[in-house]
Amino acid sequence: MQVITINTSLLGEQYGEELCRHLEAGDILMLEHAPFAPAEADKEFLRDQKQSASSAFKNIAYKPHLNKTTGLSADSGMDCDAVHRILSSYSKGAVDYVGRLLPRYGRKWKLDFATYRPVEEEGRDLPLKRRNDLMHVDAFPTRPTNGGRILRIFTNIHPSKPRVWVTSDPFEDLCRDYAIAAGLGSVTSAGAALKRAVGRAARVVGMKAPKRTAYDDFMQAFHHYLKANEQFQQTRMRDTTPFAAGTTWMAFTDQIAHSVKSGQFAIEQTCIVPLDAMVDSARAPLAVLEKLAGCSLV
Ligand SMILES: O=C(O)CCC(=O)C(=O)O
Ligand SMILES: [Fe+2]
Repeated sequence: MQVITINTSLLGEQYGEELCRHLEAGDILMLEHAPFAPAEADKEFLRDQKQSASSAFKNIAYKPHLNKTTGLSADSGMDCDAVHRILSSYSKGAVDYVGRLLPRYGRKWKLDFATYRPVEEEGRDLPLKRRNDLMHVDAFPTRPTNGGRILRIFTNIHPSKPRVWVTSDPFEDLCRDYAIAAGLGSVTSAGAALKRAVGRAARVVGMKAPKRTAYDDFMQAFHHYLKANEQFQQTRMRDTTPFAAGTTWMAFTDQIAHSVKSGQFAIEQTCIVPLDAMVDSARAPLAVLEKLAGCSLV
């Protein structure tokens, strides 16, 4: 895994292709001063807000399609309108700028949520499946991508502390070593297919059940499996990357097994990039897994 510093003076279709190739190879792109990062006063304001103590929410999330922010608690004295304004403006700025930086993705992606992460990550007490200090690939339980890619753009808004990520080996290597144990064989079984058919039937009668594929079932299982596998966690740490205060970085987090070891105060925008926007879709997790499984997973 390489961390590539973006040269903003090269913005254009050709440079965009080069950066997309890096992302698809499992590299991380970094921007020292993203023009869409919040102004200093807004960063400071965000850091002063206290998250809901009830902690039903892991993060505070801005949902672009609803223009709504969830996870806020007015009872803690949080200025909900201001948090919403800052997050929505980060979201719009990131989508606009990165959309111009990576035009082949920006033309086709679907916007997912933007989040604010105000809690210190080191020593955070969360149930295993929700822990982010354990290396994992991302898969959202309620928002299956059907093979689409999870591109996430993060900005560290801490005044001085880095946000430290630890990443693992290339996706192909992890699949070779763990995909079968994680259940690649069983997501294509008759039982698993039947469960997905029930979801399809629910949609037909108008119930809200997002379309799931064998790919989504596997990625969810892989996410859980990697977090729970102590041997993997202990022996497959490869790179430690401290993202300095103020920096922005982006990666395909469905491909890079990653964890956050420490850091506080970050904001993030997620975009779902369809496979037909890839420079080389044969490198995507779906293609890697289908090759290994010997059958279609969508
Ligand atoms: O907050 C971070 O730096 C990364 C957390 C993470 O891995 C996740 O939200 O899936
Ligand atoms: Fe993650």
